[in-house]
Amino acid sequence: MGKISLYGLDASPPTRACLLTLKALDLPFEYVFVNLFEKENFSEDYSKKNPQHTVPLLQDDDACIWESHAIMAYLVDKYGATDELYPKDLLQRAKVDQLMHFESGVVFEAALRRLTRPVLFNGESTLPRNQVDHINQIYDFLETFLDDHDYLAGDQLTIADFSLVSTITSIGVFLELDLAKYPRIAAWLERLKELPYYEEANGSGAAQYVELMRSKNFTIVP
Ligand SMILES: N[C@@H](CCC(=O)N[C@@H](CS)C(=O)NCC(=O)O)C(=O)O
Repeated sequence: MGKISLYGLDASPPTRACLLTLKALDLPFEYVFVNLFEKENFSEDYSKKNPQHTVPLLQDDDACIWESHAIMAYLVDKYGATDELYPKDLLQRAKVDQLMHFESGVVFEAALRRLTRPVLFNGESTLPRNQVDHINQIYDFLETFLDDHDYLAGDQLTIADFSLVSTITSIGVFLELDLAKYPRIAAWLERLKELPYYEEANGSGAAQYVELMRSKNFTIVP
């Protein structure tokens, strides 16, 4: 096995999704902090590794992979003792992929990043109510997806859970998740919190993200 390095920071949801995967697989890795506020993701060295400048980035020996969903899938395919976290069965895999595309396009890009970026990087102090209200639909979808099974893609934990828990535990800073209204999401979150590596890989970083956003004192306007 080569040397694995994960570049990122705890406040970043997709970095945390990869941390959850590395911990679940019990893989030894080096964690390299990338300070986005100091634009370290635009340094010459980092730009060579990831010309898109995003975190997370995985380096496995000389190979560089970015995009958390691709990283998680690669790690399980290459290093997983079983395929449980990313099933090889075509239909089961399609289900996991579908949820990860949902996370990427609908949750992360269209909601979380759209609300985070103006406040964190462009000095905005107000956010439009209609963009924030879009999060209600995400919560509704998730409650429906969880239907009558314990995890998002079925009865077993997969990387789709890691992907979505990273954003769902962050997005509440804009619109709090009403646990009474969404009992299946609440139970799913409790299940994930029971993982022995959850707090280190996602819990503390999600709290950091929430604290960081709150420190910016943004307001939501009609
Ligand atoms: N869909 C990507 C999102 C990556 C992303 O946008 N990461 C943010 C931090 S959470 C970032 O690198 N922002 C800095 C930039 O885009 O320049 C993934 O899952 O890896």
